Amino acid sequence: MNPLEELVASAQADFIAADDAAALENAKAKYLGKTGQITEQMKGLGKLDPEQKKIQGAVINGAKVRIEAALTARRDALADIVLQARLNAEAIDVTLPGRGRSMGGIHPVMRSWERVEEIFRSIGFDVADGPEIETDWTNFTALNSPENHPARSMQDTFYIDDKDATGKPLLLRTHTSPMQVRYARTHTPPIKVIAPGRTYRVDSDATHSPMFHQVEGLWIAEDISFADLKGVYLNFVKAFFETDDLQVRFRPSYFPFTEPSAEIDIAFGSGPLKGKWLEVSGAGQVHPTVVKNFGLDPEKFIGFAFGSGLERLTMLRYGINDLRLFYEGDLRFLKQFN
Ligand code: 2U9
Repeated sequence: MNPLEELVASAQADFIAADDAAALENAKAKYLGKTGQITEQMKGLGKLDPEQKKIQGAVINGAKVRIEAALTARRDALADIVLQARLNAEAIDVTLPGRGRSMGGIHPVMRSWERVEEIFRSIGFDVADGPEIETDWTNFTALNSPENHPARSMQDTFYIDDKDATGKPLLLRTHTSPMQVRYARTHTPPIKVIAPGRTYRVDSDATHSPMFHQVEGLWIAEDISFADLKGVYLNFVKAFFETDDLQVRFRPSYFPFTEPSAEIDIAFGSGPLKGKWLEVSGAGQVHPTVVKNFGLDPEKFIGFAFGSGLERLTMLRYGINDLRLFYEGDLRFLKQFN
């Protein structure tokens, strides 16, 4: 084999041995680069006489063409390998079954929330919604909560760094009552409203969570009495628990925002909780000071209010015994309600 044939054979072997684009470019430089062997041979032509130059030039050029052809063939082959690897990696098995879209569900506490709204709307109550970050005045002062009341302490309430216009720290509402203060100050009686929502207290054990849900009701008019509150509440619990076979009792209690105040208990006439008095709500006649804070004359208007924990109502409705189940996100628990 003459030296040029050997050069072509050597280039072809080097190109085949190159297993990626970078190695191939290195191999190309060895033959066709500025100081590559074919280039050097071309440079050598200058020393030959014209006749020799023509013959030798054609031979070298023939070798160059074959080396370039081998280079192009290898480039194409490597590109094919890369493409094939990518196609394999991105292959889609069209025979696999579709993934489907799993259905979400409504949390049991939200079910109660929706249910309570539906029941109260059906007897003419409006539903109010408002901020979870509240001012000290709306959450406590307007509701006749004394300055030294333990509910206002750092141990019982989450305060945040921001302050209101009077310089008092803002807080996470401890009940939904401030929403009703806002509502009563912007509507004219008769007022019938419920305020369901998230509330926050520094409290955490088997029966208390730092975030929980309340629903409170407020009814203000000129000619209503405790009997109306009792009637509305009895109607509510019968509709909520889907039974007429229950009793309601009111026990005297104390809240700063109501006077007189009561705890409301219910007792089912049948079922696993039959005959047991269960505390479900607090209630009372809205304190005259609170009515005054609505901008209303307490001599003319009388108000009744009640408040329940939505978790408590949900636990009684479904027979759930641990509050923490509501917040753990365990699908085995949650799926039972959907
Ligand atoms: C206004 C005035 C008065 C709402 C009321 C209760 C009694 C009560 C608790 C039940 C369980 C809160 O979730 S709980 O811990 N609530 O006992 N709530 S009277 O009274 C109001 C509300 C708004 C303007």
